[in-house]
Amino acid sequence: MGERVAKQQSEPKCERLLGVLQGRKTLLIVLQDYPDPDAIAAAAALRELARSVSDVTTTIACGGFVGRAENQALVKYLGLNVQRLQSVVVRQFDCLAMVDTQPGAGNNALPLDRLPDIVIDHHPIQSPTRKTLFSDIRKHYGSTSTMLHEYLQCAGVEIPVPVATALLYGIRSDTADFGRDAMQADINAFLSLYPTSNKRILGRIGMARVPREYFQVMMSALRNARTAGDCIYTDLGVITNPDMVAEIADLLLRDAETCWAMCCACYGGTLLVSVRTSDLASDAGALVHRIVGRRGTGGGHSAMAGGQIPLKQGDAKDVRKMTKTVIERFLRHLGEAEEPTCALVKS
Ligand SMILES: [Mn+2]
Repeated sequence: MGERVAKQQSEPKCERLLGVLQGRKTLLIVLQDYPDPDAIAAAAALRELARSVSDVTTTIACGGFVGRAENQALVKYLGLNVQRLQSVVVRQFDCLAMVDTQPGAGNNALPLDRLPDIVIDHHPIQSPTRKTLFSDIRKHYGSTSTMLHEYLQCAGVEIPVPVATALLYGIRSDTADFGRDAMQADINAFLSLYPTSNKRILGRIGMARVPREYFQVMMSALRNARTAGDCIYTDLGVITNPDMVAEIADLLLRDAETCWAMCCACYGGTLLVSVRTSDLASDAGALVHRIVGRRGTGGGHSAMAGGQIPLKQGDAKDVRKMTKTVIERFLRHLGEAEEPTCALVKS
């Protein structure tokens, strides 16, 4: 029943999207700078959908790179070549799409003077998105993968095993196995994809090997972690893999006495912030907006959100000042500014 309702919702949109893709020769799909499994899977699925209506060559690009070991394993399994956006000539493509992010979101590198033709996302709408030829923004969905699964179903496309496996992993990863920001549509997509997916590969991706540096970052994350009331936060300093910020925020939220977790780190002249909450009535996205202030960009969902603040290049003082501000704002907005903070672990 739920599946049928979702399908009916997607049908008119699907026809329009297929119309936009019809007859295109070259498609560029832009992802977040540091793509997560949901973005990677959605891109693979959109490529499949485009192929079903057009003899189109698809290029997938992002402004940064695929950092997390699990995500690298997923990309390898899908046989995708995720290119650097800076090295592709955007105007040479006759169709431009964005999945799991939007123009103006601040987490992708597409210049605002080149609007995508297609935007499919589950984050709150950004105003430039309204000016695109085709957009589908479903804020209440747990993942963009769920939306792409509905499109493939409506278009009657037979989903190849690797794409089904990736979509399933994308849904699980964005919803933390349905523990956060998930709705019935996500569960329906999961159930429909499960028989086709490759379970052995899913297990392998989840246990992907990590570089030694991973443990080093983990150690400093725990050593720097501090608690105040039901809040916990840590600062990773300068990092080489920006995906660690979200991963550490997830880890800290597992603390039984914590309701709010925040992790920040400096990467490539930007201060990255990740917030997680177990308080289902709260809005992590709104908190991130207040934390990054006017200097930064950010957003997300009720349980998870991220943001970024550009730093003054090569100014170590600015890094320290901004990090301090971010931590202060986090604690102040959660009413813990007056509390003394404690180290999470004894060093
Ligand atoms: Mn997503």
